[in-house]
Amino acid sequence: MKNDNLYLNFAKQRFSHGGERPFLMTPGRKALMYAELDSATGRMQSQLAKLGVAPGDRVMVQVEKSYEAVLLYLACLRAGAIYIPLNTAYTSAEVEYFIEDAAPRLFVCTPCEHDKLALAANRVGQPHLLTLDSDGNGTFLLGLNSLDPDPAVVVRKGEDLAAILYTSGTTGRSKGAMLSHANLASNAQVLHAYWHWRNGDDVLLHALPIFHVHGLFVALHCALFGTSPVHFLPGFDIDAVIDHLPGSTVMMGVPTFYNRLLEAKTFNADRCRNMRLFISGSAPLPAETHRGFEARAGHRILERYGMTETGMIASNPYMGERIAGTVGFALPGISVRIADKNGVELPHGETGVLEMRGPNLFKGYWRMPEKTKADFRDDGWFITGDMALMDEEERITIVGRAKDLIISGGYNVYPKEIEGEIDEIPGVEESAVIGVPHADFGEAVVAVVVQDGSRDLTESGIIAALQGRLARFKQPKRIYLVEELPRNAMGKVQKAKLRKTYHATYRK
Ligand code: MLC
Ligand code: AMP
Repeated sequence: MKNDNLYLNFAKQRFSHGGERPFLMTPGRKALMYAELDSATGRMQSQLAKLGVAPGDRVMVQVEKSYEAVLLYLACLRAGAIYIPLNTAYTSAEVEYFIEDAAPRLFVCTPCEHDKLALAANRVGQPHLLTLDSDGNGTFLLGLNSLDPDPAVVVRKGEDLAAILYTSGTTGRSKGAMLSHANLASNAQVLHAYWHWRNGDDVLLHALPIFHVHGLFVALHCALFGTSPVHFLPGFDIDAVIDHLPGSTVMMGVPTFYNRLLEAKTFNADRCRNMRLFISGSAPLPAETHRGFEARAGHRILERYGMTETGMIASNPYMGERIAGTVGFALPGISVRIADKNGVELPHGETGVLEMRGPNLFKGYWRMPEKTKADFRDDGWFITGDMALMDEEERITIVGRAKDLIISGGYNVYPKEIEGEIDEIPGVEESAVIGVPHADFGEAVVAVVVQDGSRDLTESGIIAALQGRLARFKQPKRIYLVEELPRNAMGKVQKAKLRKTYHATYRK
């Protein structure tokens, strides 16, 4: 029987290109070699089997970036288990929801979070809770060396699930986007070809987190398909990134990375002498960053556009013109249309909602058939919620969002979720959460709050009340206390008006 397990796609590539190269290189650690991958992931696959993880079971992971975290992801693919990475910034209160929703067979966390999570896991009846730290220690790894390094890679059909990635929703509850082996394989192959990946010769500079599509799939899959070495940095440290640029050829980042490089005095064209490609995505890249970067580094950043539910949808061309403020063309094999609110395609030049379909389109939201239905047209097109237009050549520009979403430093924040938490605070009558321009993060989260008069609230008091309830990046960076929120004739809060009132919050 044909085996469409994504792991075999990587393995095939590796075998045909030798494999005596480093895969991951983290400062202070010996490199992890491509030649070690099969046995290291094989042992972890055996460990998963020993723990009772069967094909189709969920494995939830909230750990720091490490070689072992990547190996665990690959081992889950091999084992036919469904990998669910979580942002390390999520609090145990937030994680409890994910455990309850996904019912994983195994949860792997950092050792310092173990006790807090054990309480949360107990409350929702979670069986296994094991640990993994960034240096390659933890209870998940115990006894690994005595396990079989070569178990058979579990047979998967293309449509079988490989991963579930949680993405927040407009209603405030996070939704698990179900991604299949074929979804991930098709997008990786397309990007690898579209960006002219140089098998063996490219060296990827990786400073992104590995719990989102960008760092985990887009970046690592390209490297795995190309058997490329990866400078695998623990996070975005500006000095470390600048130090590693001369030894790299490709970097992928969110716009904040590029804003910060431009702020750094030590960043210059000489540092980029071996680079062939800088890629930006996850949030709009300001045109001035694009132009400033070209002037300083001598490189035109290649901007691309995608989503958790779809992987990458569009990209500026590798060879052709890369235009600031546009996201280029639909990737090969992917169809894009700009539609009105009824799904009727609009002529070129008109703004509407971007809809797409293709082999990368996810299988729906985990255990949420209604939400899945609401985001698809009857003819199978997926409604992204992004407002866009296409020119005569079919080049796409993202002009805004139909969904009430803030993107801060590449992380999505849904106002509804934050408003729900603020409204729970005693003394709060109601709140409205908006994004305002921020030079570093693109947008910053700001809350406008009305008190109910039962007590005296302060900005710092409200921020303190949100600790432990929301991840730090979701917490408002400023709170404005007001008498009332502006509303339209229908009684709806006028967020556009609020955004206008507070847009200069971070103006220099
Ligand atoms: C950190 N902080 C943030 C933040 N990141 N606040 C708002 N927005 C963010 N993105 C806060 C911390 O809580 C902390 O606050 C303070 O800023 C410093 O924390 P830090 O850890 O030192 O921050 P830093 O390392 O500088 O992180 C910034 C960053 C990081 C931009 C490097 O956020 C990042 O790596 N973002 C990438 C996100 C990403 O990969 N997105 C892809 C999604 S996939 P305090 O108050 O506690 O000090 C997707 C699909 C697609 O969207 O198309 O790719
Ligand atoms: P996520 O849910 O984290 O996958 O975020 C996906 C969203 O990020 C998209 O729906 C867009 O709103 C936004 N996004 C990603 N890339 C870009 C880009 N290049 N330009 C504008 N918005 C983008």
